[in-house]
Amino acid sequence: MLILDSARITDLPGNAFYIPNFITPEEEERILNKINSAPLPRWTQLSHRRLQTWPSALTKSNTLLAAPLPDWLHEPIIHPRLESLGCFADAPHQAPNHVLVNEYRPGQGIMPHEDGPAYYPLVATVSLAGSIVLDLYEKKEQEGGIHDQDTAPSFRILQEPRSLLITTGSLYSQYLHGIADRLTDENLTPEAICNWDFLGEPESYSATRSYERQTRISLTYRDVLKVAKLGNSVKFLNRGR
Ligand SMILES: O=C(O)CCC(=O)C(=O)O
Repeated sequence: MLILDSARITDLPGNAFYIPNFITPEEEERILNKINSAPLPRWTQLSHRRLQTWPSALTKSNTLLAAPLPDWLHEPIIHPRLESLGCFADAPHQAPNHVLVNEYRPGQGIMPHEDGPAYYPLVATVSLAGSIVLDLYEKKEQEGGIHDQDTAPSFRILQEPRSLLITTGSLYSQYLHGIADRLTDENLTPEAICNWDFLGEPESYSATRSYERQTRISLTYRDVLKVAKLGNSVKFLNRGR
């Protein structure tokens, strides 16, 4: 990942890379239109966010039924941008085959968690519409694996709209990541935000050192390790359309 070296967040253990303005405002708008025009059943409503899963949810045995991603998730993010970074070059399928679209309204978040063994240990996240702080917590062998909500995060990454964040290595395996369910992200300073030097518009936070949350959507690109090709049965299912 030599090409990414200038984007490496050096304050973090493992490998994490942040690239602001990875897509243009026009590309962002086009993708948002696609997400927002998806039929309602495409959304899964969770208690603190809603979610679209492309091309489909994994089976109980963490298997993806082979299907292409829709064009609007493929271009320009996978082709040509992620391809030119080469970040999935060592992944089993050399490209992401699965995307979660998470929508967080102000006040919503996601509990600290790890992404687990279903995926090649690299996540490429493109943020849309709003900024948000991703918190990283060192994994502790806690009883029952339950995360202590009072623990302060070890690291905080500020994700701006249109940015790309790549996390991999020990960040994938040794840390939990989460987003606090709050209305305002505070203490946005060079000392407290580990990717501050990489931000596209750090000045927009400097007056109040805070950010009042707007709806933010993330696209998390991953390579699912186990893929089942349905082959003839899919052809059979499609015959009636
Ligand atoms: O929205 C994000 O940036 C994080 C999403 C996430 O943690 C996940 O999909 O597992």
